[in-house]
Amino acid sequence: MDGTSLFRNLAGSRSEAARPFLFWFIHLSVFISVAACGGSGGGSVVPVNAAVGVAFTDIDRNLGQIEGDSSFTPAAVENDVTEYRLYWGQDADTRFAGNDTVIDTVLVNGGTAFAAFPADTTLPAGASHLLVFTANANGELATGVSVPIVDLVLPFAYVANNGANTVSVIDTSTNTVPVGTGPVGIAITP
Ligand SMILES: [Ca+2]
Repeated sequence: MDGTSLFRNLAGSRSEAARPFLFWFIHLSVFISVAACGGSGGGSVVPVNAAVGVAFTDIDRNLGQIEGDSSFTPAAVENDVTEYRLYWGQDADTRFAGNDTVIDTVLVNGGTAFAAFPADTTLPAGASHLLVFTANANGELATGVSVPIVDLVLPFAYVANNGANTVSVIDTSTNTVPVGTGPVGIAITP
């Protein structure tokens, strides 16, 4: 006889002798159910779902430095997620061994934007991705989501103006150079 059948039989019993046993059976069942759900702790496992995605675009023109916003798309189901954590990654799956501390944290329902990387933020050598992991009080889901860090590099060109005793600084990202009327000629330096 399984538990359900036993319960049905006991509930249907009119035997006075069976009632004390029925009382304890019901309370035992409630206790087991609460225990199976992890009691009042809200579960004993890490989140089931990862974030859907993470995005980042570097706007710092210098090699080895980044600047810009990073945002994420929340997990499809967040009922076991309390926060999203941003890390450096040494590949698409692995936290950067040289610096595996959390860069920033966003609580569930706290928006989808991490704190912006300020100008001239040093990109750790060997860090190639940004990773996001879902977490709760029991830890982080082992699998996160990532975005490659594309280090924007837009150098300036420095042009010597011999006769004027000056140097022109050319913004190669805009390709404009302030000059007088009718400039001619072209010069390239390494
Ligand atoms: Ca850059």
